[in-house]
Amino acid sequence: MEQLLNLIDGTLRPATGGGWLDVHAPATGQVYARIPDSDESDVNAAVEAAHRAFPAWNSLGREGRSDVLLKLAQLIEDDLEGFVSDESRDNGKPLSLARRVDIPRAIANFRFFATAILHFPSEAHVMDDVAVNYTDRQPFGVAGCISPWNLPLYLFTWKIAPALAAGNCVVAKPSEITPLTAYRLSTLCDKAGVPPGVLNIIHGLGPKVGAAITAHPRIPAISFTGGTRTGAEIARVAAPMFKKLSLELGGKNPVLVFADCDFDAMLKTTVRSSFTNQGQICLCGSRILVERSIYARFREAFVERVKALRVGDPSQDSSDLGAVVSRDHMEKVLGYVDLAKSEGGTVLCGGHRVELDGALKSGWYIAPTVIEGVGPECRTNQEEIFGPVVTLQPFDDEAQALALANATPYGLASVVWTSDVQRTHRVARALQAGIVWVNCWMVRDLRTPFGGVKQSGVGREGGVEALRFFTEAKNVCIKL
Ligand code: TXE
Repeated sequence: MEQLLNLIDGTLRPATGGGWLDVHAPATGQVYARIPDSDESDVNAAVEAAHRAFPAWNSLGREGRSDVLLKLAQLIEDDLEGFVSDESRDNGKPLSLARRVDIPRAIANFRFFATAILHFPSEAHVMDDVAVNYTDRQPFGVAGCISPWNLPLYLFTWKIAPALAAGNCVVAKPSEITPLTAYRLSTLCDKAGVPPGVLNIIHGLGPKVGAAITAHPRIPAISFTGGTRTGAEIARVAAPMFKKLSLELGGKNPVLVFADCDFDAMLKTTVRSSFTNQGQICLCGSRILVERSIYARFREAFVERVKALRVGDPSQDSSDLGAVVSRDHMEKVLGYVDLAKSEGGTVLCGGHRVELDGALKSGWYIAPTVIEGVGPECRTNQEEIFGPVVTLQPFDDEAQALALANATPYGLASVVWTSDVQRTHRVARALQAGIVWVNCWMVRDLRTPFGGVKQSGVGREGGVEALRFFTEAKNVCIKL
């Protein structure tokens, strides 16, 4: 049984309280590791270490910090297959996906922010003959980073890389459901030259470790990705303490398919945008809205393709979908299929657990599921399911497509399929979303602002936005 440890002040150690939590492999349903069941005292020790480390880390300067982060990126790359297999085992995702997306992106996050900080500008505002202002952006000390289980190392590094590059020290908590790659990262920090206390990684439960990070008076900023309900709880605690907050929360993303689109390209990408990572990406399109004139054609072609997807052993390249992340999550997702039926929906394919053979028999697999016949106001079309489940709804014109697209409390991403340039602009402007993809999905430039509106979150990550979040702006006004 693997035993993972916290990284505090440069040393790997168990929780102060001595407790442990089990970690399961979704592919088999079996326990394969334990993490420290940490609490407030571990967070306090990490915060103390981070504050001690801050002055030296900050004064290392941009180039110095950049060198360390680039070294960390290289060490992950040197151990690519180790990270890939850990990520797949821990999360249940296909090994091929971890190799193609998750780990390369984690490496890219470090490289991107290690170099972005070198080019991070400050602004100057000259007042003719009166004065000159310049904006000094300094790190604030210690940042709290809390990340989820769906893209474990990818989202963990998406937060800690800009925080560290900007000159802060970090107290980070990966999801207790998928702690393995964050632990693997912690074993590389010393070799990369990350000074003790600069990056602290505390394992454990959200309501204990996450809550202690959120409430800690010496952590002035929290960057969180996860469920909307958890985001609300973090805001409830942190807002009265006047902490900076970046909250990247859930989504119920629409895919708008107009009759004038490139049908084949749309079909291929819509299968991906629905079921990549078993639908457990906040950017997946879960409500597919199709212009009525091509609805029947789309339904038939889409369902045929979805039925051909293979749910199987995540370690095999032949598997399109692996396991969902936990038994609880599987039951939640299947519960939504039952709900859809009770709301009048028809399951066109999937809708059930998949039982594999041998060691995988107790794994948590769900057949990719397509549902039609549920109205926009139904819970199935309002609540985030976060699994391999999509719904289809027809629309008659652009206005109705937009009304359906905007008819949820969420506003993270949307996808538009059309060949009409004018429509592209109109629809993109009218969509209530932080991200609009036109004739593509998941094309990511790390310089772009990333985040959502409404209940999908507050603030933006990525590029300059992230570096601004992880610094405090000070205006210096000098009389001429
Ligand atoms: O996420 P949580 P869960 C959605 C998805 C999913 C639902 C719940 O719909 O079904 O959220 O998933 C930590 N204070 N998304 O329960 O609990 C927790 O330990 C501070 C969308 O797994 O939000 C973990 O590290 N932290 C999503 C992190 O928060 C707390 C990704 C996220 O866990 C805490 C994941 C607390 N009180 C789920 N409670 C996305 N948008 O990408 C928990 N945590």
